[in-house]
Amino acid sequence: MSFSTIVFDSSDGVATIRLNRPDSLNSFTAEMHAELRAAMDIVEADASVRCLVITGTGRGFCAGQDLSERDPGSARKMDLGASLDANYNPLIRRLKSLPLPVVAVVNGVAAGAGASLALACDLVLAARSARFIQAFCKIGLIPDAGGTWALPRLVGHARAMGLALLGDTVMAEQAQDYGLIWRCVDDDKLAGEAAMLCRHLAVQPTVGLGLIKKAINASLANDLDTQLDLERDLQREAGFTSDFDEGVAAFQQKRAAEFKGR
Ligand code: T3D
Repeated sequence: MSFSTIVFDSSDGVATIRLNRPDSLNSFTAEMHAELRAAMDIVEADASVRCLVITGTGRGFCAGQDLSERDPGSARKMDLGASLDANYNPLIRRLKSLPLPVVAVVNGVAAGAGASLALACDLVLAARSARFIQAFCKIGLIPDAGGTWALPRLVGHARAMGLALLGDTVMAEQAQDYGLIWRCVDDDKLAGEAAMLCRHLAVQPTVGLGLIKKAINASLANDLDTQLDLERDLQREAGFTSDFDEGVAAFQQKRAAEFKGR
């Protein structure tokens, strides 16, 4: 399938969605949302995909909603809740529930819903020059696309408030120190590090990784008893996978495991 606002590629177990509107820092348009839905359909239907990467073309990762699609002069106000319902919220829900690791490779500025998109991914690897900006407050909006959910969970109440109310730029290194992202690397190392990370993830026990993701994401809303029960249920599922058998056999035979993702 060919797209015009994104580039989609899948090989060796790694699917890559590259946002591809560099002139506007890969900001979201309605067309891009439609193409993202189609790309997610492909990923969800293809059992050979064991890791999903989201990145951007050019000097930006994603600058959030394309503001040229909004008309401040219009007499009839647009319902932004409807925009979230139709476009942003389904995307974030799909990324969160995808039963395999999703990696944001943040090549440049991530602002507004672009920052939320990165933070919805399971691992965020950023170029040292990348910036994260909760730009919403500067135009009278609130962090959306899961931003108000992710921020306090990642960085705590005080920093979440500071970032969301002030909209200051957070450089990748500071984002790493805050715990907002997994890691930042020198710009010229980003592609290599991302490829290495995703190649690694794509040969791991995918079902197990998907269950880890489910457990960690559920944990902050659960009390200990509920989480212990959830761990029991998910571990039961993990224990029935052939990758678990392979992992234990490889350990016992002192050889590298060959996981099939099942
Ligand atoms: O509406 C709904 O559906 C509700 C959902 C809302 C979700 C949201 O994401 S709201 C937040 C929207 N995003 C922003 O407010 C960020 C706007 N952009 C910026 O603040 C800055 O561009 C950046 C801080 C991201 C980067 O600054 P800088 O100086 O590196 O680049 P620049 O020169 O501002 O931008 C480069 C070009 O990209 C420029 O175009 P030009 O002048 O070269 O033709 C700029 O207009 C364009 N661009 C950047 N962000 C957007 C954009 N065009 C449209 N929409 C954008 N969001």
